[in-house]
Amino acid sequence: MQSETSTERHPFRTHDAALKPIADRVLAGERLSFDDGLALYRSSDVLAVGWLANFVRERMHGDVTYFNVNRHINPTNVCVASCRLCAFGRKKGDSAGYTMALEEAWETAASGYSEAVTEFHIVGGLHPDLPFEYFLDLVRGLKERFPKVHIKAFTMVEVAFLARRAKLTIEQTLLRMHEAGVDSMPGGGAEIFAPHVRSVICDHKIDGQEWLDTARLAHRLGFRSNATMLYGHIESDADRVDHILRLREVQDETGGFQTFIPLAFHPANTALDHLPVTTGLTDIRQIAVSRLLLDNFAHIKAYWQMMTPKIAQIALRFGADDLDGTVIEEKIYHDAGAKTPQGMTRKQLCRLITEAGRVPVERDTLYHAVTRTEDSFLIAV
Ligand code: V47
Repeated sequence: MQSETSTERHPFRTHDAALKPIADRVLAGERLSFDDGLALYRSSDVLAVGWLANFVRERMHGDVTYFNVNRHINPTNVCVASCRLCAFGRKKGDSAGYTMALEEAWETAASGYSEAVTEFHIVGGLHPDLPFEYFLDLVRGLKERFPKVHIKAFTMVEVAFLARRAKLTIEQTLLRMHEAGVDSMPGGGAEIFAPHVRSVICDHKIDGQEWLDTARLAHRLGFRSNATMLYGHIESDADRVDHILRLREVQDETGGFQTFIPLAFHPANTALDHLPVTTGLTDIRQIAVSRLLLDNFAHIKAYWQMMTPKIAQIALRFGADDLDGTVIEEKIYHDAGAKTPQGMTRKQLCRLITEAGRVPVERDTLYHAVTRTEDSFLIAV
């Protein structure tokens, strides 16, 4: 016997009785609880979970799907941490380690794609020797050369590391980053906040509370940031719900998170390579549960580099309203075995979105619509 809840456009139907009260709350615009989160992960009716997430997504954004034209820059892969989740980091002295000279980083910023990027996404290893000034000079140099490009740089983990190295408080570090030209911050390094998971997958990183405190402070100082969650390794459903609700709590306080990006763990070349890769339905369900629990996040991003373009496209009908991005060059997932392309063009992104029955809207980092002319190229001044 199917339970049913009427809506104007379609009836909600499910064979999972546990979803019925959750559906009533979602349709009424009420906040979901920890136990609701568990029920969504455990429901046998993933299509009904997706239906609810899509309902919320359309209530917030209609058919609009955002995408951006960005470039990733990873200035170094040399890292003092030895996180089991990571295939990217290298120890100092390792022949596969690299560190870009500043000129090289600025040249990289302009390479690989002819349309004007609106965002540089900059993250890298926790280098034992590079001084804070290197990173500030990197940002200053980018701002001088590309004054119109938004700089989204340094995860909360990098900020905390740089602060310690420079013997500054987190606040002083963030303020100096802002002066140098950092406009906002990416969402990486959050992984899973629960200490029993963090101690296995990334025991050298700041703990979950420090990540959240750094984000809270960054928001108070006026930065916008993103938030991520790494799933599909040793975490439980309860660890995922806990992670998401802790982000929701900070967002209630600050409103500073722009988008949530669930990241599927890629085990190849990591110390956890015995674990299986996530399946398509796990990825899709994760998008849907994120949309349903994070009622105070405006956006849920499908990162196609991580989920593949095909699954990312399906995610656009399961709760995601945001597709990242042209990227151009990706190292973190490709070192961990990703077979996705390095980058996509605007045209390719628009095709994925349009064929999902959605309306593509190019955005800048702060979600303003971007209008561009045919001949807009990235020009260094
Ligand atoms: O923090 C590292 C993850 C993150 C692996 O803010 C891995 O717009 C899977 O945060 N398998 C970096 N994941 C990427 C990131 C990101 C990506 C796109 C957009 C934004 C944004 C942020 O990648 C790390 C970690 O959680 N990661 N190694 C791995 N083997």
